[in-house]
Amino acid sequence: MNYLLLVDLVTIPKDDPVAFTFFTGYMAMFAASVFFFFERGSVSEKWKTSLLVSGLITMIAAVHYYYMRDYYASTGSNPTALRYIDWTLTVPLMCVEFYLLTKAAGAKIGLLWKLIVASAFMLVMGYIGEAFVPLNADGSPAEGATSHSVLYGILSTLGYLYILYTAWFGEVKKLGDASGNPTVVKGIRILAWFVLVGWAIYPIGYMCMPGGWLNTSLGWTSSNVDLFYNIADAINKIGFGLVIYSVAKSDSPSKVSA
Ligand SMILES: *C/C=C(C)/C=C/C=C(C)/C=C/C1=C(C)CCCC1(C)C
Repeated sequence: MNYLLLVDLVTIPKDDPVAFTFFTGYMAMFAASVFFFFERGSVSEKWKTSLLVSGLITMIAAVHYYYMRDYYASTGSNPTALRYIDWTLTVPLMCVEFYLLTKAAGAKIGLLWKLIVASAFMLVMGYIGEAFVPLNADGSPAEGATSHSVLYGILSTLGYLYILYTAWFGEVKKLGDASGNPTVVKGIRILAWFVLVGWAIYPIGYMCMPGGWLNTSLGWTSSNVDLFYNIADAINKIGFGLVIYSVAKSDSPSKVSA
């Protein structure tokens, strides 16, 4: 299929911040993956899996950004399905990072499953909220659009709150403390901040879709959905990886023989 490129590549940075963040997001995710994969060699054995997972998160995102970037450039609309496929793979991997951090302190596989189920619920509700919002033929919100996005937004938030609670007060926090390893305690605390602040950017993007509160009240159009999601992804996926990297580095002897 031949798509017409709607975005003028030369004027992207100036005229189309959304396209710009798709391009830079792709490059940043790609570069971060190379970094995490290479740095795996510089940390001790027990942290290698965590760094591998960090690299997989940004690599999976890079591949999706490659396609989302083109999708957006050719159609000018939100690559909602690709976005949620990306998240469905990468958010559970972020849960794996929490599990790996607390494993030494006795985390059971059940903890991982609870986090994965909560994140899957969060994402399925979010997808229904976005992909099935009632629209008119011209793309404007139809009758019931706002109540649809509010309902599924609230349901999705329940899954989010569960993960937030687990990281701040629940099992992840408690096991981290029990590890007796100050580096791990600090790492979990920073990741909990990412979940509180970094992850909270996503619902802001969600509310920019047709019928969403920020769309109807402030007139923030649906292209802002991707702007917020792209910024949030860069912060969270690369940020999470860097936190894991710094935990792994501080908890490894400074010279690891090959
Ligand atoms: C790498 C991708 C990440 C960390 C994605 C995280 C996504 C969320 C935390 C999404 C949350 C949402 C809500 C809490 C309510 C509205 C719908 C969502 C799915 C945007």
